[in-house]
Amino acid sequence: MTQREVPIVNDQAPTFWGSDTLADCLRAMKVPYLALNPGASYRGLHDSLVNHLGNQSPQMLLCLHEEVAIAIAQGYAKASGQMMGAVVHSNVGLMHATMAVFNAWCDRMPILMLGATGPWDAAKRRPWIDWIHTVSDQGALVRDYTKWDNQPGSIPAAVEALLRGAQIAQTAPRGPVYINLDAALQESPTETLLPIPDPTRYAPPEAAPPAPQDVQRAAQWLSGAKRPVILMGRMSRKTEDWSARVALAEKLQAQVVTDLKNAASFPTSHPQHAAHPGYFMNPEACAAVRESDVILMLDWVDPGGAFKQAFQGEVCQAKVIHVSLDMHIHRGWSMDMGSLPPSDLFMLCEPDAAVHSLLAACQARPEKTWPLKPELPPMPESDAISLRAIAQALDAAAKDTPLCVARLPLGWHGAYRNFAHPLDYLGADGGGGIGAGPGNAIGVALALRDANTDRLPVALIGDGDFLMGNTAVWTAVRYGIPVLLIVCNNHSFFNDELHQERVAKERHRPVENKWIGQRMSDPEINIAQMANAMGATTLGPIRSHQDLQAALAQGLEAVKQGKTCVIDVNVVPGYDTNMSGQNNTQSAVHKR
Ligand SMILES: Cc1ncc(C[n+]2csc(CCOP(=O)(O)OP(=O)(O)O)c2C)c(N)n1
Ligand SMILES: [Mg+2]
Repeated sequence: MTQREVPIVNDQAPTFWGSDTLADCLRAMKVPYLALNPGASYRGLHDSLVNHLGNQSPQMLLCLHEEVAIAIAQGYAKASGQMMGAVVHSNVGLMHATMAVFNAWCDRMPILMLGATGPWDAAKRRPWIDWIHTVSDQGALVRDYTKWDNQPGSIPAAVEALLRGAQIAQTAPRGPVYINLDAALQESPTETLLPIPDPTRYAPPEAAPPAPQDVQRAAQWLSGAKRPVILMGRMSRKTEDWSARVALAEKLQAQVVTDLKNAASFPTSHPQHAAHPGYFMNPEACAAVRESDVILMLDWVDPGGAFKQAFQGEVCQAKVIHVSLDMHIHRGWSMDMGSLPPSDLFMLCEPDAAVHSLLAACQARPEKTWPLKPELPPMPESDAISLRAIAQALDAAAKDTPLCVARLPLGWHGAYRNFAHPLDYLGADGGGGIGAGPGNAIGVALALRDANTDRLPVALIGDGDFLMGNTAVWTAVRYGIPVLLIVCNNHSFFNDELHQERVAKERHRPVENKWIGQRMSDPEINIAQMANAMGATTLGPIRSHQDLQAALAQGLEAVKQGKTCVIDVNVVPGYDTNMSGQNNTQSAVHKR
C-alpha cells in the first residue's frame, strides 16, 4: 500500500472518522478537484482529503478567495462539460462565494459545492468562533440560485446527499448544488469505513429525446418555411453536436444567430451565420429574426428579450419552435429566466437532442445565396492600442495555433474574431458578476490541460474584471496551469462611464465628469507587478503596437512551455459595440 492509502493512526485513537467516508465517496464519484479556501468548519474533511486520500482524486486546489474557487469550477465545467467540486468554509466562506455561485447558476454550469457549519449541537461548540460561524439554515444563503441544498444528519445521509447532489447538478438544466456538512459529523470517530455505493448507479439521466410528434410538426414547419432562422443559445461542447447543427442549418438553408453570452455553437464565418455575435442582438440579428417565418429557438438566453429587440413591440407572426428545458429551473427570486417568449411548439428537451432529431426528420430546402455581414470600417491609424488592435495582433501571433478563448472583454465586437470549433470560445460569466474572468479562465485552462489538447487557453479580460478576481493567478501558478491572460487595461470600469455619459446627456449635465468614481488612475495600478508577485510570467504594461505583437508572441510561447502568463496591455477606453442593450436599432458598428 502506498502512503496515500494509509491513514496515519494513533493506537489510542479510533482508526477512522466520519469525513474519511465522505472523502472515499468523493473519490468513488471521480470528483477530480476541489477548489477551496480552508476553514475550521471542515477541518475534518480537509484532514481526510490530505491524510486519508493523500490529496489525490480529488486534489485540492487552494484558492485565495472563495469567489475564485467557484469561478474555477464554473470554468472547468464550461470547457469540459464535466463537474468538479469546491469547498467553502461555514457561513463566511459561503458569503464570499455567493457572487460566483450566482454566475454559475445563470450560466447553467454544474458544481458540487461543499460547505460546513460549526457543530449544530450547541453543546459541542467552541466559545465565540463556532457560534458566529454557525447559522440556522445556512443553505438559505444560496438556495435561490442553487438547484438543491442539503444538510445531512448522518454520514450515510451525507453519502446519499453527495450522490444525489451530483446527479441533480449534472441533469439539465444544470447548475450548482450545495451540501452543508456538520463539523461534528465529520469529526465523529468510527471503527470502520462505510461501504460506498457504486456511483455509476446514481449517474445523471441521458438527455431525453423530444416527443416524435413534436419533431414531425417542427420538421414540417421548418422544411416548408420560406425564411427559417435558428437562434443557438446554450449548446454542448461536443463536436458531433456542432456538426449536426451545421448540417441542420445547411439542410434547411436557415439563417443562424449566436451570441457572446454563450460559448461558440456555430461557425461564425459560415455564410448562413446572419450577424456578428454580441452580448445583445445587433440590427442584422434582429432583421434575421424579424424577417423569418419559422423561428427555431435553441435554449436562447432571454428568449422573450430577443423578440422584444427584433419586433420592437409588434407581434411576431412567424411560427415559433422553442426548444429548452430551462423552465424547470425558473423560480421566484431571480429573474434570470428572461422575458417569456411566444411558442407555437414548445419542445421540452435539451437543444442538441432536438437538433439531431430534426436533422433526421427535416427535408432539404433549395440552396440560397446569403448577404455578406457588414464589415467593420477600416481600423483608424492610431498609436493607441484598441481592443480591435489586440484582436488583430493575437491573430497574427497565434498564426495556426488553435486557441481557446476563455473570456472576452465587454467592448468586444463579434467581427474581431471567428469561431469555428466548440472550444474556440467559451462564453461569458452567466450572471454578469464582474470578477469571474480570471477564475473562469483558469478553470477552462485546467480542463484543457487535463484533456491534453494542443489548444492554448487565452482570455482577454477587462482590468476591472481582473482586479476583482486576480488572485486566481496564484492558484494557476501554484498548480502549473498554463494560460494566457491578456488584461485589456483601460484603467476604468469603463462600461459604467458609458452609463454616466448617458445619464449626463439626459440630464443636461457635464459629460466630462463621467469618469469620476470610475477610473482606476492616480495611482495607476501596475497589473503586471501584481501578477508577477503571484509568480506568473508577466509582460507589460504594453503601450505600443510593436511591443504588443512581441508580447503576444512571447506570451503564447510561455503558455506552450506550461507557464501562467499575464500581459498588461494599455488600451484606449472605447467600444466598437453597443453594450447598453438600448437603441439597438442603430448600427452596432459605431464610432468610438
Ligand atoms: C460584481 C459586479 N460589480 C459591479 C458591476 C457593474 N459593472 C458592470 S461592467 C463594469 C465594469 C467592468 O470593468 P472592466 O472589466 O475593466 O471592463 P470595461 O468596462 O472597462 O470594459 C462594472 C463595474 C457588475 N456587473 N458586477
Ligand atoms: Mg476597464
